[in-house]
Amino acid sequence: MASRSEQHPDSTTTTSQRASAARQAVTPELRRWIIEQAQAGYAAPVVLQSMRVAGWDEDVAADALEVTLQDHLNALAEQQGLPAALSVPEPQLDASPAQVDCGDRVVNVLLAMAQPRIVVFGNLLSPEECDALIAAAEPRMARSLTVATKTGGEEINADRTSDGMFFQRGESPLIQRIEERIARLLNWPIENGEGLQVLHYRPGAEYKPHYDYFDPAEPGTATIVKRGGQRVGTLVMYLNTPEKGGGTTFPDVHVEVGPQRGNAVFFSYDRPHTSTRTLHGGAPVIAGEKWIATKWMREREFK
Ligand code: PD2
Ligand code: ZN
Repeated sequence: MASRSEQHPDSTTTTSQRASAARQAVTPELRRWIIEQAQAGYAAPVVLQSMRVAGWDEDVAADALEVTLQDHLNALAEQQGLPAALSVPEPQLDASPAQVDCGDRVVNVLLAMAQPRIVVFGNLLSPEECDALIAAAEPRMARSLTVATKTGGEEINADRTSDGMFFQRGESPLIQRIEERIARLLNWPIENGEGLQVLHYRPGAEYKPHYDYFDPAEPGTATIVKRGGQRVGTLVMYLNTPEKGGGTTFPDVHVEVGPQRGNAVFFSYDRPHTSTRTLHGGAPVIAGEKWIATKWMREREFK
């Protein structure tokens, strides 16, 4: 791909004209030009550089780019009958940091993928926190239920052969501390999180590939999303390291995350649609056992 986009019309102007361009409102002509550059395959930083060369103030140009391209993508999505895009949790990874300071703990960034949005974190939980979560969950485990989008209730799901339980949000100082850390890590309000779920897989147990959002075509979904809106993100935290198997798989993109105690995989989905490519599953545990804690994040406060 070329490293310089087509000249913006303003690139032939003088210095004083450029200064005034920086104060200029974003015109339909500029919007059209931005979309043409994107359609020609120029990446956003390349287009931004062309605009800076043409005298645009960097912040004004960056805003114009973001708004124009987002509006354009939303219009295309609407034309194709896709649900509207939602805001999603997102870690602050500008300048590609290897670590995120969450206040009480520095978390490592092991992998960041754009589409689907997947981020793998290291050192999110200490070994003691993992053990304490398992110990608190163990006496409360029962065969896992999943949300039944047909009815809006809960049901035993043959695709999920694990045992599980839910903690209440903030139910203990340990849960509260972990939830505050997650909220800072993902820039998402603590109130929008569902209660933490702990799952236990024995050898042979798995969670077949599925989406975590609620399918808008299912009759129970309207009832489910009355409380907090759609799910928009998932954080799966590994509480132990299984002997063999038990990875989290993303079949659409041939990615598998190895479960390692204290690490976590985050993924977000900005619309309840397969185009997010967030199909994922828990691969069968081959030897040993697997413990995870999952935090699902909703659009709004989950009361
Ligand atoms: O156990 C997993 O790796 C897994 C896989 C898919 C967990 C979930 N989904 C989940 O909790 O939603
Ligand atoms: Zn899932």
